[in-house]
Amino acid sequence: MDKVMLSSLSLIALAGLQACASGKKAETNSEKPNILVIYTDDLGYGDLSCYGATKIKTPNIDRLAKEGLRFTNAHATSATSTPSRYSLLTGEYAWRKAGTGIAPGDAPAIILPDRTTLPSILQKAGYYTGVVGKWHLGLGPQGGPNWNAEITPGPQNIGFDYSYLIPATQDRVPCVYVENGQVINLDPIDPIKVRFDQPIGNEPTGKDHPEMLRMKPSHGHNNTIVNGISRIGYMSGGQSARWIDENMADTIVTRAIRFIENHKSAPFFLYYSTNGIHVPRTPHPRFAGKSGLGARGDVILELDWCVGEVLKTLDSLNLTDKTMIIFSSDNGPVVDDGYFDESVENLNGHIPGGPFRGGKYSAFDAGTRVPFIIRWPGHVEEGTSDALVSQIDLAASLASLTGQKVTTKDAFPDSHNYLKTFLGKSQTSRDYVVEHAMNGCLSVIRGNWKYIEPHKGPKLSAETQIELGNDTQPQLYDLSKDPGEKTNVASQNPAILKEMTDLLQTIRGTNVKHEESGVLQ
Ligand code: NG6
Ligand code: CA
Repeated sequence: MDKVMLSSLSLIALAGLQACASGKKAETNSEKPNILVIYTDDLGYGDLSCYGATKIKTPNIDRLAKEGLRFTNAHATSATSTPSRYSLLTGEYAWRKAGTGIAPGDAPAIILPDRTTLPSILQKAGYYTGVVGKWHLGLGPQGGPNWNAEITPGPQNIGFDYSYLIPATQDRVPCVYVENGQVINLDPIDPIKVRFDQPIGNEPTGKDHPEMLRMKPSHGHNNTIVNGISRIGYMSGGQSARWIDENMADTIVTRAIRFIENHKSAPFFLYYSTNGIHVPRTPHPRFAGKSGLGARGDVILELDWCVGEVLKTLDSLNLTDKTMIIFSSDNGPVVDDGYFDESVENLNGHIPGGPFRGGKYSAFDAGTRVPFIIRWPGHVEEGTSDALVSQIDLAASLASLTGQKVTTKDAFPDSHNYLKTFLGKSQTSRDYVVEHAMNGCLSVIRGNWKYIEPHKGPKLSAETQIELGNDTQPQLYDLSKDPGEKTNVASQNPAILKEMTDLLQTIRGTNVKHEESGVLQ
């Protein structure tokens, strides 16, 4: 741990101690719980010991599961980041809206100002709202942001009072943090320029200078080199503002902890969006080599540690019982996502997707069936829930929890109130869950049945080695007998196939444009 980090964590610990010593109780000024969404990146169903992993231990996330409700059948809306995050915040399926595929690092703001969102609703309910970590929903006006001036629109225009962001992903430029619309530590004499469509500036790229790399790309990721790692996209300038990859998890969790500290009597809503465990996997030296599973395992340990620091902070501020934590992932797992980091070689029998087929990007279940844990002591039942749930319903359910009526016709259009299920007071499943693969292919689950619509494309990704679920024939699986989606029973069950096809058609709506390509960059 670096010194800055150590001193900031011990300050936090000290502040906690002082609060206890002076007998001051952190009071919330309402009955409403703080809401903390811990949204991880690319964490798979099988990546946590509380979800059955045996090759890695995640004691802090396991504590959440032990003290809360662990869902076994919960889904992100999409198998990649931008669309899942779009849905989480807007309560609308991303596939209804063009321009919501994986966003480049210079994408304009995707959620437009003044839209009713999960944070804007909570703001109305009296919450102090913040987002810390990965954003990946675009920033700035059409044409993209000017990184050297105030960046607007951004989270501040859609309901967040505070933001501290990785603009896109750790593998995309610009490699800088943006706090409340300003790039941190930017020297005006060294302005930032970013392009994704063509090179800008004259900094070396991974393509032309592989000898300068300390982590080599396996596919893509061969543009501007930052900290010895080549990224997606070109960047020049902003040298003093560039992040240090190995410190990123610490930097972000420190901001999350500060946010909690600063707003301990708010109530607060914090969307803590981790960089872990996305590529490039750059664990801090204190985690590097510790998992025995290569870099991917090491960043799982780092992520677990970060969760532990947050839990300790809540404990020390006496906020544990006043805080609802929702822990999940934006999409399923991938092992080789574009860098040679020895994760493939060191898997050692670990199965990131658990019992499910496919992974990130895929129409098969491992693409969207993710860890999902809710803890709110005294309010959320402890144990496990097998109810079929989706992250799409968090917006409407949290609005309900905080007494907000969402009346606008187009607000949260796909989000339903499943608060009782989320609290464990009911085992009622969602009527159906829609899954959205990267290539735009939609699937629907109802009861035991999963239908994957016919879709062109490779069956196996040559790059990631993930089974993508593409088939020009309709696929139907009985998940009760075949959770691994091995046997397509469409031809044996024509009536069910028709029902599921019709259901998906109804959900999609006839006048809704369906974006075929999920990838912008
Ligand atoms: C892909 C990247 C992948 C990752 C993904 C986004 C290549 C070849 N692959 O295009 O590495 O960045 O986008 O991941 O560039 S996500 O979790 O943010 O959706
Ligand atoms: Ca992701």
